[in-house]
Amino acid sequence: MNDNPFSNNVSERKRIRLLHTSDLHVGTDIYPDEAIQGFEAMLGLSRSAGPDAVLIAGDLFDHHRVPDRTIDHVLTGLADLGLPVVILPGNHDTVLKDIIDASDLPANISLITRPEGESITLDQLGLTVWGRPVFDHVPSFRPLEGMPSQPSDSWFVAMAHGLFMEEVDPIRSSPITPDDVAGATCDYLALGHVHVFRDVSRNGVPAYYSGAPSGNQARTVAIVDLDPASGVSVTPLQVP
Ligand SMILES: [Mn+2]
Repeated sequence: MNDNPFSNNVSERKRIRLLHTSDLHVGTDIYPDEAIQGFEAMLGLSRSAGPDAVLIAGDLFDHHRVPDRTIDHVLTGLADLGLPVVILPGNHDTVLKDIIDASDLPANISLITRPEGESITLDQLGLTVWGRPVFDHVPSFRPLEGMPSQPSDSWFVAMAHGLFMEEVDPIRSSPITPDDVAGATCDYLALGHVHVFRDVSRNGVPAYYSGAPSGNQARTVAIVDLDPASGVSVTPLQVP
């Protein structure tokens, strides 16, 4: 609680809506046409569902052999949304980590690049987005490690690409534990890596996998409403 009557930090927050997606795997050899259709469907939902920003929580691309024309197609589609787009590289995103130059991206696209984690501030929305890219998909990599404390004057959303496990399996990579989620300082934790919509919230920290918009399981994105009065609510949207 902030009892200072001259501080309006928290009250400056406004109601915003995010579209949270992950695991599009554009360029996959297993379901190439469907992956690009899933991407296009996500763009369509980003137009129809009225989000203020789009968050991509890893594995936008599948591998480093994705053709340049496909990369251009994806970046043009995201640019044409005309909304802020924040992208966290996942374990498959060698295109984002090794090929794309973050400084050459369209102005509305922010790519998180710093291995130790990085915050993107969207002043117009009163939103800060933090994430730590997956450079080494190994058991010792902890996707939530280094999350900074909550900025006092904005919504704070963290993105993480990894595997939520009730108990850590020492051979599984990029683990996320219940304690990691419970101790997170963010208003919402946007997860990727698991391809199914899933609520893994702990200790009042809303934490969800969005599900993937393509592939052989239920195809979804997540709509996340952040409301200063009613809090955070998350709704899966079926991908047509
Ligand atoms: Mn992944």
